[in-house]
Amino acid sequence: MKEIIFPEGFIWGTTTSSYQIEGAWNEDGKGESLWDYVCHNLGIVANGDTGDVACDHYHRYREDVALMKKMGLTAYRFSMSWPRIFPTGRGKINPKGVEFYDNLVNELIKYNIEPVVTLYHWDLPLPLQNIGGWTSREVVDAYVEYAKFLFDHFGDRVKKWITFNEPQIFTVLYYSLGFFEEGVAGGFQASHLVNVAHARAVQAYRKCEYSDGIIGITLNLGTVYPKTDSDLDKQAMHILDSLNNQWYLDPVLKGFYPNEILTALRQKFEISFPEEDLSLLKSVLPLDFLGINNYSCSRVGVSKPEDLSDILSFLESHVQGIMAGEEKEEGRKYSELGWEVCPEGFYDLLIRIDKDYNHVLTYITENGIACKDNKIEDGIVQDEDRISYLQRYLEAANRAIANGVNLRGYFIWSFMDNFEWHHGYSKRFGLIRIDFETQERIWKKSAQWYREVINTNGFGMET
Ligand code: GCO
Repeated sequence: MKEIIFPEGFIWGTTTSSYQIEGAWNEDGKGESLWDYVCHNLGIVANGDTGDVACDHYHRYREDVALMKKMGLTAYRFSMSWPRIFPTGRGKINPKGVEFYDNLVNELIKYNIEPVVTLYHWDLPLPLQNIGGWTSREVVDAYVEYAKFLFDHFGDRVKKWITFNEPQIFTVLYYSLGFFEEGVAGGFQASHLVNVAHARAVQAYRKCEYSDGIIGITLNLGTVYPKTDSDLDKQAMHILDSLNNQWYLDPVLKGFYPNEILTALRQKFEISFPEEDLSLLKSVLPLDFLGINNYSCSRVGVSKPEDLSDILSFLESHVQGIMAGEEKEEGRKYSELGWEVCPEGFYDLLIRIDKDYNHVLTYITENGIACKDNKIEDGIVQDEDRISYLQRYLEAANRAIANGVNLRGYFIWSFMDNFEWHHGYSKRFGLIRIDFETQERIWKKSAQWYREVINTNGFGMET
């Protein structure tokens, strides 16, 4: 048995997001969001599921916070729903929406659970999508107004802020998948405007009355490995790494974009990255912290040099491969979503970020696994596979810390089962099981295990 012990003061949390848990999609003056629209109109979600009710957290937040307390969480990361606060995206505030988040924040604080707030976890107010979404600078302005309101109103109690969750997904990925007509060029342009919005929000936070907290951004990141040792596969690895990781890390931590991708974009599209925007990105450095979401790693290979001659087509075919379900390799383990269990990739990622980005302060803002969760004994879900995953990832994080990585906290995705985007309710990530018929909350073995981890600041692991 190996004892894995974390540094004193390490933060132990869980994460959720507004659309995935709140429900109450049209109650108390909330406006429509992009995801309300997607679920109700696009027909792309498994079983026709929607977030209309989700975990009904909007009405059950007290019960949920009480469970968090029982679990011993020292922090809870959640997102605020922009259209609950500004129903049309800007202008008139919805007091009922503000009251909900006041109550939630106060309830957390009452139990000594630190609220960590994400400003944007993909539920854009629909009227803002209709004027161009993240390809429009008007939307950036609206976001900054929304951000300022949150800082002024909640800043006395919220001391950790995350401007955006996983920009890659709602920009380049959504656009490559054809969610919006602008296509992949629109996706890259949007990713830049999101960085501009992020930088302006950081500026606003530092000027607000309660600027004694910290502000960062959460990126989805993952180590890319070449499928074989061939030069071609290594080249593919390098390109995919720039597209998936560096394109998002560099602008928010260094204030510029990787050149090779900029050049490829400019050869193909009219796309603009004005100098003044780049100065703005630089002006907010160093960023207070980086939030890392990591679940898996990728393995990439191509069969002929031409497959790499156009890196944007390469990206599109890679995205399609992911959506079709990547091929599984003999001898590796995969989650219910088909994602490889890859703790070494997690370790390599943490070391690499620390080295390439100046020992930046990091939090793991999401890590977890979708499991079948179909064995219930004595009223407890027997999810040993989740515990084993979490142990292996936490062991990797612990080793990274021992090797000098500036990692100070860990948040499991997710506190409870919830609406898993286009998989609807068919995939379960929670530590707490939700019976979506009755809204009953049921403990999983992993939740009991996590409570022990928090209690002892570590765990024992079979070697
Ligand atoms: C994410 C998403 C979460 C997902 C989770 C599992 O940030 O990727 O924010 O909303 O539900 O990652 O796929």
